[in-house]
Amino acid sequence: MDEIHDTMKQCGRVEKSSSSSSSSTTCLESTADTKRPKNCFDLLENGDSGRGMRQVYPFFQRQHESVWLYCDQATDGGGWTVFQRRGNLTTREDFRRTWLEYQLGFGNITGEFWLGLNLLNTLTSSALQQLRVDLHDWDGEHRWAKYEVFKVGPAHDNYRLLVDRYRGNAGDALSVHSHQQFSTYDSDNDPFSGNCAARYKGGWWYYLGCYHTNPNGYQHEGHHDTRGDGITWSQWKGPYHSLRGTTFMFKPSF
Ligand SMILES: [Ca+2]
Repeated sequence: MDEIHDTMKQCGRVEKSSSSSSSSTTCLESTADTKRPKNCFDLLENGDSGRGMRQVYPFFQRQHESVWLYCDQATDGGGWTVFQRRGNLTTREDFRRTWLEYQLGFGNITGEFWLGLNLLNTLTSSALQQLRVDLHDWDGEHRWAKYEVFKVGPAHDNYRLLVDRYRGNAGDALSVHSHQQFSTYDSDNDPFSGNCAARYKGGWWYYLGCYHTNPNGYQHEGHHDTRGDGITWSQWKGPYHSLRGTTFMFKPSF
């Protein structure tokens, strides 16, 4: 890392002070190599706009390895990396998935998808992140929630969630899930005596009471009789109502 910083400092000096074209060329090549975007926020700062799939280089140890993310540069100042999306789309994705699938991610990144816990850990570990949640219901109504603190822990701690400092108009349904490990039907890491993920049909950071939020639950359409197993945000619509769509995304706080 020191080498990179030194190169960038040298580049800055050369670009400003040297009139030699050969020095400039060398410098620009080095700069381009060290300024690969690590996330959607870097892309925004480089002039990106709109929404869609973008290539980024998020790994400190493997700097040439890229991944594709869905970036939202249009909502709320932009710079957001979308990591979960549900919607009443033509092709529905099955979110009742195994531990391995939740680790690696699944679905269609332009449709319904889950980015994956391994990438969530990588992308949220480099700096303080904020989380934004957008919720859509069947009558066209929209609510949102933001958390100024968002972090997903490492695999050896079962990707423990940290969220804090809520604001929004959806109600704070997620804070109660903070400090919980992730669970799937085949990997029960929740503090409830039973298996929340199996009972409520998704993978999530379930807590003792399981499901204040359950955005990866079953895609019921509106009201349902089976408490908590739909696409749930209890503080808005209660546990017997499945939402039409959800988007979860994060970006650096600073
Ligand atoms: Ca349990």
